[in-house]
Amino acid sequence: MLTADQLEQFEINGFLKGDVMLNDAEVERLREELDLVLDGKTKNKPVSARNLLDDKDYGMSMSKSETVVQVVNIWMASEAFYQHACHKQICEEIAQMSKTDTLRIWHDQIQYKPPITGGPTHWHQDHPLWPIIQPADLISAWVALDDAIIENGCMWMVPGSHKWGNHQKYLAADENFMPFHKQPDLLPAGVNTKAVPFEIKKGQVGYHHCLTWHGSPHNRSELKRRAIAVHYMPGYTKYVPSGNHPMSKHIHVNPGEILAGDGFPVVYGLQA
Ligand SMILES: O=C(O)CCC(=O)C(=O)O
Repeated sequence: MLTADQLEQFEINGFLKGDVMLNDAEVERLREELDLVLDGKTKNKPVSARNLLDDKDYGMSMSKSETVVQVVNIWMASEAFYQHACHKQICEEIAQMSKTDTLRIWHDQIQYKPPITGGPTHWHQDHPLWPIIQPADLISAWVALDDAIIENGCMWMVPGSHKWGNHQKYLAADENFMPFHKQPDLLPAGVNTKAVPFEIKKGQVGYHHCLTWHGSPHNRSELKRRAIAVHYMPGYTKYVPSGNHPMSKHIHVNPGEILAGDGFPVVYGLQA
């Protein structure tokens, strides 16, 4: 469980480093499962597996160019990743921060930046990229499957940015991959948009709010940078479509209804 001080830190910053949740054997198990999924060797498949940077389906084979391998909903392809999404302490802590009694998986995603050719994940806020769910109360648990450090492209965060609203279309990066707002007069007066590195140890969890500005630069190191992020929605989250999203095809409720169903399992709460 998180302490009152940790909860306050999350409330102020919009992100928080948590405990090491997975031991070496557990991380190794997930790495092996990831390999099986990327090699197309699992019976069930994820929702997508692609290079985020060329926007094509990845077809389960490794590209040689600059790459961020993104796998969405690996939990559907791998029982081990499903069990990971149900991790008791992580779910309890997300519920604490969300102040909710029920959590569902919105979706998960692997982001793997291979050595040398690992590309950037551009500055963004999560919720504006999810234009089919409301409200913007989701929290993600990002667990490192390799030490994520500055050298191999760890995430960077902008403290307090989760309180500034939707600025997605104005976010860009400067030449040092620091965040750059294209129309800063739209920001609340006096805010500081300086980013800080969010280094996470292998097996450790880092939490972030779905409006926090974040991004991760290239991986030019010899080290892999693999991670599993699970995006959790409070039980009251509704399907409110105003755009497209890869999860749309798994939705079988009507607009305005709670987003529930087989594609969005309850992982915390009375119904779990
Ligand atoms: O893994 C990364 O570098 C980015 C992940 C991310 O944007 C997220 O989990 O919301």
